[in-house]
Amino acid sequence: MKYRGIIFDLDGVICSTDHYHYLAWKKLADKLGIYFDETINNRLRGVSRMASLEIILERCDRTLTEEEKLAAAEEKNNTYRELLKEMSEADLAPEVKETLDALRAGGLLLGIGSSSKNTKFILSQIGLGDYFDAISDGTNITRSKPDPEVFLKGAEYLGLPAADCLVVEDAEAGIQAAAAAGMDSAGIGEAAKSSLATYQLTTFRDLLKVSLQ
Ligand code: B16
Ligand code: MG
Repeated sequence: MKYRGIIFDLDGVICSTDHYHYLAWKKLADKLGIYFDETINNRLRGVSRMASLEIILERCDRTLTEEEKLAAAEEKNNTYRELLKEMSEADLAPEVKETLDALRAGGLLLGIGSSSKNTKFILSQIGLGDYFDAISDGTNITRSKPDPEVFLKGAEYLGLPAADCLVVEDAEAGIQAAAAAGMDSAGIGEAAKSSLATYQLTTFRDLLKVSLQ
């Protein structure tokens, strides 16, 4: 087989939390009197919480202190986590679970490579709390995608060389991070348009074709 492991991005790949992020950032932006819409929200895909805040603050007419920024990010995260409580196993698409099971049955190790500090909470909400062989997320990195750190740590936690891992991503920043890590990547959703992606997936199930060869 071409790969020994697959490292999955979480938000936008395993499940969809984009709308919850949008609602939480929108509430904060409205409170601060800053314009925010779905197009700006799209720029936040795969980007860390503090870097996301900086993008939102581009339209703010005053400069926030570091303390105010930390408080704003915490406020957004509290709103977001309240919304995440609504998630359940019903938010895991059958196609995603069936494909993951088939990849594992085919002998591949499965890991997570997410910028989110809420990764473990989200995985437990959708019934995948103990599912993955390794988790690399926002709690163990110092640099956000497009830096390769999250995927390099993911490969290390899986016990595999980077070149033996395939990354699955929905964000251009994540595809760039995979390339910087020396890993092949499969783009899905927005990232399926990326010319840097090794494979362009139409559906999650297409992963079976590219990784069980
Ligand atoms: P948190 P991913 C990313 O997750 C999201 O795409 C991005 O929108 C978010 O800002 C980031 O996680 C940090 O999330 O605030 O929960 O730590 O796509 O890398 O799985
Ligand atoms: Mg993502």
